[in-house]
Amino acid sequence: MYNKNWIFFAFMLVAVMPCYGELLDKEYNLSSPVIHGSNIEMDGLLKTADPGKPTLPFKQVRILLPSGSELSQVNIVRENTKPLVPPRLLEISSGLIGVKADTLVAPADLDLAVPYLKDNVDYKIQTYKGASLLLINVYPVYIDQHNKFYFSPRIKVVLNFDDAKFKRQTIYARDWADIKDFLDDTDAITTYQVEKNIAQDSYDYLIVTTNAFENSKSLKKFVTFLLEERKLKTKVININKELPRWEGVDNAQKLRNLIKNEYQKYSPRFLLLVGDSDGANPQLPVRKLFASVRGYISGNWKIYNEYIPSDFYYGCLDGDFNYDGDNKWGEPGDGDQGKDVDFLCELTVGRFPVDSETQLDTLIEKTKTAYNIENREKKVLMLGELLFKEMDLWGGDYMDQMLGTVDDHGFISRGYDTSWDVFKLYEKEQTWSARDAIGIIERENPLMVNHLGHSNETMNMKVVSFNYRGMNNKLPYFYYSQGCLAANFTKNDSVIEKMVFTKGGPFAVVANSTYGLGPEDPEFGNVKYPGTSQILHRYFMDRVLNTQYLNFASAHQGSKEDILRYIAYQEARWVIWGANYFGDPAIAP
Ligand SMILES: [Ca+2]
Ligand SMILES: [Ca+2]
Ligand SMILES: [Ca+2]
Ligand SMILES: [Ca+2]
Repeated sequence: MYNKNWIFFAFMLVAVMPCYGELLDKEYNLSSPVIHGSNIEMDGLLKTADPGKPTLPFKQVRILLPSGSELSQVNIVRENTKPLVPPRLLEISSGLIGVKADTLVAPADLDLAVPYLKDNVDYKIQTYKGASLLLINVYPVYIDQHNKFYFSPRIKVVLNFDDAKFKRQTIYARDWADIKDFLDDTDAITTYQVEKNIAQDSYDYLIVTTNAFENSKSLKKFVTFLLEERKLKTKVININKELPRWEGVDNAQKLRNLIKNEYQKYSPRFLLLVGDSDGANPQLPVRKLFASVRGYISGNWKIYNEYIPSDFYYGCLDGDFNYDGDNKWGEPGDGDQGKDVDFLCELTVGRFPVDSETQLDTLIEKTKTAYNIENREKKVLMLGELLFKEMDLWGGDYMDQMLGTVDDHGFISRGYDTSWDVFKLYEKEQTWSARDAIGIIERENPLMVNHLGHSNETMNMKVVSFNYRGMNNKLPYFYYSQGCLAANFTKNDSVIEKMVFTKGGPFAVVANSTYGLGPEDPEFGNVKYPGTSQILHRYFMDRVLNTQYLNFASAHQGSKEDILRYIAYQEARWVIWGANYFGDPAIAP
């Protein structure tokens, strides 16, 4: 029977994707591994971190998928595979956060029931600002079940598509730079419709708030400021009025649907949540995302299952976040049709975690001064505390990784260079108090403060929240803390919320709403796992001081795109949920 639809379809395929058809074949040539002590290393490749398994090199390849394509099969083909002589002793991983001193094992003593990394096809499909992307891990070195090692110098990723699902996707030319930045392979761009013009009624900056602030004078002033000083067109939505119209199993899902609709119609780039999410009945709904890791607390290792307050949910707008409908949002199978959830955010998100007009006004005034940052003196305060005495672990050693160029864990980060004045308070060198830290901040007015030390909801930077009334620094700073729980905004109020909405202190912050994953490593510089929060922090510093200079919120978002390389490990999921940004997401020089 003559099928008109089918003919049309075949034509579209030929017209739009002549060079792809149903098969896409990507070839990777890899330089030989080098034995370095008890490690097998390859230039520019990361190391696997499966607990109890040898650490082997891997690369996450990021490929633009043809427009509207649906993958039906993914194969990895090894070519020219040859035996590899392993080191006499091999380093065994203790996970992405160190569990104990990494052990060394002779290859013959490895206990592998099945080949390790030989046949793995580990991939995720993601959608980013309208483009479909494939993230796939390539493992050039594997071990068979007889503990023999092999290296494949050429690896092919072969993709099969279901051509019956083909449809044309549109992306904005404006977004292509971000999408391209993320990818290794952009050949399929020719299959997309790249739209130069954004709709006339579009705007830049969505503010979501409540009855409490919709008509606030401060917020109105801020909207004018954004337009006049930054040429950012803003829209304010009051959820008390708008949310009831939206569908969703709870208010957080209703809010995400509302935001998604705004994004699809008006293409904003920034989202600011104005309002706090305290307690059981928050002004602004909050999504808690689930993750589970093994962590070290009070001398013991145990499994932590956490429901982590995360504004990430409102920025990543593709697909489902709880496919199985249980009470755990953000599990690996919680995206559409049981795939993983969206990790590539369409919107750059910030929050003003405020309860009152006074708090809002204070934070807005600090924000305005932050728009003059290119004229600030380049000063940074580094704060490091004793982490674990029994492990001889010091925060300062890790903060030093934010200085200069550091090559560690398969990536090179460029931290503060010599044009910065660096002030340090390291407990390894001297005991220090909150008063000492605040003293330096008030005297020197640093632009940046970086911190690693023990924290909780009421204590961070050794500042205790019940007697904290603000700081007297003339110029506010940007603050990054890896400490535990200090930015749990579901509390009324966490210590870092207080720092943000009282006078002085920071104008914006990245900090954790849950436990930070610390460097529970016995010998710094000698073992392999510095803590996942440290990895995220290094990625952030590399961006915020280089490619996204002083674009704090987008560098924060970018650091989460970087750490996606480790998404096979629960720890990466945890820190992506847990690190939240308080402040205006559009602050830039
Ligand atoms: Ca997305
Ligand atoms: Ca779930
Ligand atoms: Ca709060
Ligand atoms: Ca509050």
